[in-house]
Amino acid sequence: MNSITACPLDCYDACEIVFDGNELKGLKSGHTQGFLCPHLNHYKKHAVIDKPRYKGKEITLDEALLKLKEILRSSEKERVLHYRGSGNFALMQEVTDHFFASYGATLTEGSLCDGAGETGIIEGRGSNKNMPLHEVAKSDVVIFWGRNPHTTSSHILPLIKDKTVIVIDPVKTKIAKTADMHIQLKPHTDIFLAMMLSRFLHIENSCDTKFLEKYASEYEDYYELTQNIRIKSILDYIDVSLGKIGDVLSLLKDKKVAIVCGVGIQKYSDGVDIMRAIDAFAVMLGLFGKEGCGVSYLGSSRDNITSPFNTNALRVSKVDTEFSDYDSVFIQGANPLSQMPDSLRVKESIKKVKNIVYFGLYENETSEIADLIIPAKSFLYKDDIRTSYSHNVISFMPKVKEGKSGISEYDLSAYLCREFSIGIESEEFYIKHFKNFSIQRIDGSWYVENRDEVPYKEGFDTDDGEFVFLDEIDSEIDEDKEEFYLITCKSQKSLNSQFNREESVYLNDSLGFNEGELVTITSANGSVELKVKHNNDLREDCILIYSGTKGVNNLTSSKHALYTKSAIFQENKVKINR
Ligand SMILES: Nc1nc2c(c(=O)[nH]1)N[C@H]1C(S)=C(S)[C@@H](COP(=O)(O)OP(=O)(O)OC[C@H]3O[C@@H](n4cnc5c(=O)[nH]c(N)nc54)[C@H](O)[C@@H]3O)O[C@H]1N2
Ligand SMILES: Nc1nc2c(c(=O)[nH]1)N[C@H]1C(S)=C(S)[C@@H](COP(=O)(O)OP(=O)(O)OC[C@H]3O[C@@H](n4cnc5c(=O)[nH]c(N)nc54)[C@H](O)[C@@H]3O)O[C@H]1N2
Ligand SMILES: [Mo]
Repeated sequence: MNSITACPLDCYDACEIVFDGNELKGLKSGHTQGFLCPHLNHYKKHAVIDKPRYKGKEITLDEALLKLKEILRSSEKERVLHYRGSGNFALMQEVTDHFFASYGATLTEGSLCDGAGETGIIEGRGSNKNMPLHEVAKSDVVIFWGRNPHTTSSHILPLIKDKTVIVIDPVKTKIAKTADMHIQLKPHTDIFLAMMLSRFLHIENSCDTKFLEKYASEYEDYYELTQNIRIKSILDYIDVSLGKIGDVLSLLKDKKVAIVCGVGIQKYSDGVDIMRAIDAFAVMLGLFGKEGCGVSYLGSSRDNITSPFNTNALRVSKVDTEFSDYDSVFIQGANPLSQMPDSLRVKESIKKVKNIVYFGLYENETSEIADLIIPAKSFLYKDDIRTSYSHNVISFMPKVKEGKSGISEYDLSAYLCREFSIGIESEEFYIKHFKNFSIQRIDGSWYVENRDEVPYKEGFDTDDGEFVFLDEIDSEIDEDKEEFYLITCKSQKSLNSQFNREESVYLNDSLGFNEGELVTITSANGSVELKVKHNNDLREDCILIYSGTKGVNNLTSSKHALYTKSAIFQENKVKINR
């Protein structure tokens, strides 16, 4: 018999799945459109951790739970850290927060992902209400700005078949190759491009002044700010011609436009301002509060859903976490030794922790150094429910299979709560709590209740309902021509460090390195040795090392973006040595 569930992965699409007891298939109706990505198509092939281990020795699950209890008892409560990643994006992952927060442990805050962009959006609009996938489907023109849909969100592709497509990306991605226009700008220069577009829109008298007078009346001041930019030198610097600026504006004229942004634009110290400048361009075009128009980024998948858990705790940043401040660290759904920035710092700091507990599905750098390993259950073997950061569908994820190995997040939390006399409701109670935020539409799908499909119809969520423009920028021009920009984006083969991980550095062949040659890539923070693969879709001033490649984060800095606790994976420039 077929059962229906949903993919748990940290991804825009949040697909719905038909499981026939053996194969996973994409649900035909709704946003999944009958197909799944390579990760889900080959899901079974990836060997999961089967047995718990302590100090390298296999133990039973009961022994592992006892050990966990002992570890917690042996540390002071404040010296216990709960570090949770996004390996599984479903809502019941958070039940462990309930135990650790109630227990008095430290939790994390901040973002390795979209945090800088989100802060930029909130500063301008007062909230982060996303343009959902279904609205993008109604637009005439789609601008993919630092987003790689063939790799990271392929379910948008069938919806944009007949639209005008513009791509703004330093890499000639698959979508860039078939787009009506590709702007292959220099990395880390989007703020200048966005401000230049706003400036010329104003010069051409093409701003939506009726909208601006009502909802963004400071636009003349913003136009003045854009005038501080020297046109010729900045266009040369960002590597975009004046003609292209004009061409973009003419493609947008009197059209329904969706600006679909990805995390690629904001992996920098000034990521907050970059997003805000892109949002400002959308405001100048009057794209808010109208059907088929807007900015689609990573919305909050928890928007309009309150947590049933106690999550009130002391928190430290998950970007530059000082692990050595803790006696015991409980790591769930994360591979910090690979995915946090500045891996050499992370290794040094985590080495000093007495007890490292890893609660996950797969072996990786973090399971390798953990003292206690507790296998999780995959999504097929536990009850859950999920939402997405790019659409408003809520999907139920009932257990579709019985499995003997591993333990669910709920069962682990219930055990700990019982042992430490902390209150916890039943699993059904929590799932029902989440289900109560859903409402069924005529198409049969369930949606999160009270989320606007077209947000900001009545103005923005700022104090006076008006958009707040940038009034200064911190962004600098980078004069250095010796070092290369590091692009570290998502790979088709892996989901960050899950599944098939990449092992190469990609370079334009004009740089003179041979395919297969071993090179050392070095930054201010560290270095990594990798084999070269050629890729002439890259600019000559860039190198690409995909997320999940072992050692890539030796190169990255654990500094926060300005104004927010978000990681900046592309801030450091790098050198290549033979
Ligand atoms: N297959 C696959 N899918 C995934 C993931 C995965 O690992 N693998 N990860 C999931 C997660 S956690 C996330 S957050 C999303 C992210 O998905 P996306 O938002 O698509 O993010 P990235 O792939 O990091 O970067 C997108 C694009 O930004 C470009 N870029 C890099 N630097 C710049 C720049 O300075 N300016 C501009 N304009 N563009 C730039 C890159 O070349 C890349 O094509 O994907 C999710 N989906
Ligand atoms: N260089 C570079 N670094 C990056 C990025 C980049 O683009 N470039 N991207 C950043 C971004 S956007 C993100 S979101 C982060 C992601 O970083 P992480 O959240 O650390 O993600 P993963 O590497 O995918 O590791 C997820 C882990 O979750 C575990 N897991 C999977 N399902 C379950 C489950 O049901 N229960 C439990 N308990 N565990 C489970 C798996 O064992 C896996 O090891 O990485 C960031 N780091
Ligand atoms: Mo992410």
